[in-house]
Amino acid sequence: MPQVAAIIPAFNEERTIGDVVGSVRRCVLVDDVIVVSDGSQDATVLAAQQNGARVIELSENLGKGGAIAAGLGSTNAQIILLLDGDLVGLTTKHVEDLLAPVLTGEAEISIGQIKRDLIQTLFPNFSGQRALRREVLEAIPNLENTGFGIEAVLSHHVKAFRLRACTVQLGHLTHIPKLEKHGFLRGYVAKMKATWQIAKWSGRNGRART
Ligand SMILES: Nc1nc2c(ncn2[C@@H]2O[C@H](COP(=O)(O)OP(=O)(O)OP(=O)(O)O)[C@@H](O)[C@H]2O)c(=O)[nH]1
Ligand SMILES: [Mg+2]
Repeated sequence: MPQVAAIIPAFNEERTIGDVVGSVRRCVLVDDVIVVSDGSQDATVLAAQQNGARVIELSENLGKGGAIAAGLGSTNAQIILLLDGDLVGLTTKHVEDLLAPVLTGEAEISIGQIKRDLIQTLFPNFSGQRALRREVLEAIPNLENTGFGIEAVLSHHVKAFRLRACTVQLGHLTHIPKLEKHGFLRGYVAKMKATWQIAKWSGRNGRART
């Protein structure tokens, strides 16, 4: 069996990270659970450690893409599972379902679809829940700079290189939206910032615009 590492970027996710890590750790297919926190000011790191994750703490905030790049650099696993740290209702079955098509070789990347909110309905492929071969991530130039644009860049990469991709329905899995996490004003600003990063990287393969 190829080695599997889960990389979970988490920025101030103390409410949910413990349960997310616990569910992934219970899946026998996963060898290493890596939580990457870059400047969380709450108990994210402690909760992740207490539930058995290997935690990478970065002193500088590198954004979502930067956190994933740091996680990738810390493992040799051939299969990478990407999960958000703010999931609610993640089960071991969700993890198995995401990994199965990549482990069997049926797909190079699987994209998990969580319970749909407006964003999920409009952009079903912009999901933080994926399993993929590590070469797919390694082939992305500037992965560390993509921030919230990482999913847009990955979607572009899948199309451009005609990778075998499949979607996996993840039942009742949901997450805590930014407005609920941060309150209206801070949440709205964070949402605008994320939308800007997604727009900036949409239709791009990770290279700087010329
Ligand atoms: N380490 C790290 N993780 C981050 C950073 N920004 C976002 N994340 C994590 O990436 C995951 C997705 O971020 P969210 O803010 O939930 O974004 P989203 O679910 O795509 O968008 P919303 O629907 O607006 O909530 C979560 O686990 C975040 O904690 C960051 O700067 N550093
Ligand atoms: Mg979220």
